[in-house]
Amino acid sequence: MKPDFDIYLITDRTKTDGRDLKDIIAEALRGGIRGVQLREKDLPTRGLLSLAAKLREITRKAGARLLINGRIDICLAVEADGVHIGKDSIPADIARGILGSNKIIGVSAHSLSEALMAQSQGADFITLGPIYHTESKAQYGAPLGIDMINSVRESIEIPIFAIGGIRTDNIRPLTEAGAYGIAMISAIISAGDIKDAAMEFVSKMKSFKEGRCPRVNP
Ligand code: 3NM
Repeated sequence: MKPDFDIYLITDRTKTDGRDLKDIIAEALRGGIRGVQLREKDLPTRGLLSLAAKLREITRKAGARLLINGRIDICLAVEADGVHIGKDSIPADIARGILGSNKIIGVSAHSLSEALMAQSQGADFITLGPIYHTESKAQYGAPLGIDMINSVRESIEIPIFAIGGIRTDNIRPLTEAGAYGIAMISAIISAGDIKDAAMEFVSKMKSFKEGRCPRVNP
């Protein structure tokens, strides 16, 4: 199922400046975010389950999607909308086999070959990155740059979410290169005013998408 959100907010409770993650997500939802990925890989299962249940409650009330990083069991337990698959997760085709067609599956890709693999394994969308420099550079590798979006876009049908160093002032080139959406942690999670930051992303995304040429706007 094609994602019905184009801004994908990823959690990181270590980047909230001491603020409660649930409050941050609630504020982001008030600012118009409609896609959230719970990504707290180091949380023990019960803590993760409890956080997922709380985020499910607030995302459902806001009419927003909730995807769980890597954990099919947690996704099913809290009735989340889907999972996000990274390199260490269960492969996307196996996740699809377990979850069926009604759940959304996102996959992290860092190259054309990973993007093609994700599509062939039944992913609904990919995140592609890191496009720009991100603080977690060591973990994700050197920035791929905008041109990578163009070339991957020519080879796959499923939507691409640009990730890595995404800020409100670099949305335009991403949408122009053919990104369907954007994904971020720090530009919203670490913002001073979460709701304002979310609103700025939402309004810029909307205006850039409306203005972009039909060739890259299927
Ligand atoms: N995945 P920020 S980059 C979670 O390239 C994640 O797959 C990446 O954080 C990838 O928005 C990244 O703060 C971190 O740059 C994104």
